[in-house]
Amino acid sequence: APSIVIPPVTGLPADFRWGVATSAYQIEGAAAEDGRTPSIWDTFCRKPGAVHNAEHGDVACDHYHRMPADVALIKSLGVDSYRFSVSWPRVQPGGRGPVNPAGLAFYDRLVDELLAAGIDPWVTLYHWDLPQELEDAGGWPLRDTAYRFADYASLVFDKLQDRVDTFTTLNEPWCSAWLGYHVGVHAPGRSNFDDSLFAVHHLLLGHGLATQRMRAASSSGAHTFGITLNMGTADPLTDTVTDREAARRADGMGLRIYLDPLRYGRYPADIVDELASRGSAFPVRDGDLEIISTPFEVLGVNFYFGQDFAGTDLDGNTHDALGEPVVRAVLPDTPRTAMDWPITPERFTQLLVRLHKDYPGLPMVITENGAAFADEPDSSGYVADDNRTAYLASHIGAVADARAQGADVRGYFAWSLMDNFEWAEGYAKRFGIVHVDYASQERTPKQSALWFRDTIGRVRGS
Ligand code: GBH
Repeated sequence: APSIVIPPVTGLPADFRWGVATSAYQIEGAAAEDGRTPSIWDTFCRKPGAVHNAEHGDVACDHYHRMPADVALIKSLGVDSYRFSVSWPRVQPGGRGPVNPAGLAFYDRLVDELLAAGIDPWVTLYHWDLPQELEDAGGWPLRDTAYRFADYASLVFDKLQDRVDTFTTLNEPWCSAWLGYHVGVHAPGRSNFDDSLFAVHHLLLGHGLATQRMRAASSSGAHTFGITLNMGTADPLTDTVTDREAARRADGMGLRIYLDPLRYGRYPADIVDELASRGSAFPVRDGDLEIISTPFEVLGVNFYFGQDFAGTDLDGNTHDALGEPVVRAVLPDTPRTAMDWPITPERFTQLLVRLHKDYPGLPMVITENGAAFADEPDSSGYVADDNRTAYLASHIGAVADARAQGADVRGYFAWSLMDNFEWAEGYAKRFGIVHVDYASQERTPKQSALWFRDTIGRVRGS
């Protein structure tokens, strides 16, 4: 029994969509089977010091071999939908050329298994696993990668469109571009500011090209297309002009450089001007912004926490060694998760209401929300995770609060179905609502999973 009191979720409609989410590299394993070639994450994991304990996704949750049992597990949670991603190097080895039938067959079976279980499949086409050959050719900073992505997307769409309604193109292009090509803490581990700007533009172009290709190929004309962005909030730490400018810049580089072109067909002028003053620019060609702003039906929102920003460093300087204005993230002073991320549900409401106001007319679904905690399984593998249950409850409540203020949020996917390969953090950080024993591959629903299942049942009125 929970040792803390979790108030019941109220204010969500009976037809609200409930789901759980995963991604290919984080759960599948079978890294070299049935013709799959390496992705940038297979390579990055071998780079000394890149990933905690030099861990990798060779086996992960062995989902590739345990898929039917995992679908039964998903069904037992009572969700409507399952969000998974397709591994590009599995279905199109090397990232170009013909489809690999053996690789694509896995997703074919997964979709059939989900439909037989009454679960709606939500496909993410790209969750960070770029084929290594395309990175060797230049990666996302290279314009050609956008066209390769559109080709790949249409191969997957052709095979699954008869049974899958919802296709989202990219998961969190900010992470691919910024963490992968500028900060270097994600694959491919490059550190070049201009490369990251080029990656942003080519990711967005790939999204637009893929959306256009899929929509043109849709035999029903009724598919749902979308993109998932990671977003937080960027409040000024204090009400000084310096801090307000820092928050504006953080919001511009984190949120507006994605949503403004997607929705309005233009990059934000303040950011474009500041980039120009340091000699940088997005590599826009004629017609690109029309492609990028091609209409789509759903915005996937991944939220973990909100932040404050200061325009001074800890010594009070307003500019760094390169002469750039300081943009310093300050974590709100609240309890933290095992990732050391602050727990900020009220900022989730703030974000969703702001998205509704600044980008109106765009239905939203929460495609990821969740938390890692230092779980302690009992001898049977059960985890009494009050902390995760409370996190989910407060954030689902935040969604209900945002809806009450007008935000058009249609569903919520918990991250994640099960513990998995948490990128640079390896297996040490556990986001699952189902515990995974990596020695035996045994899955055990945690308290949070049982609470989630019961909450879904109550909201549905069943
Ligand atoms: C998601 O990334 C991923 O889609 C998913 O695969 C992953 O397992 C999950 O979250 C948990 O990490 O401190 O400057 O990085 C979320 C990545 C984390 C990016 C929070 C933005 C805040 C700004 N996000 N981060 S920063």
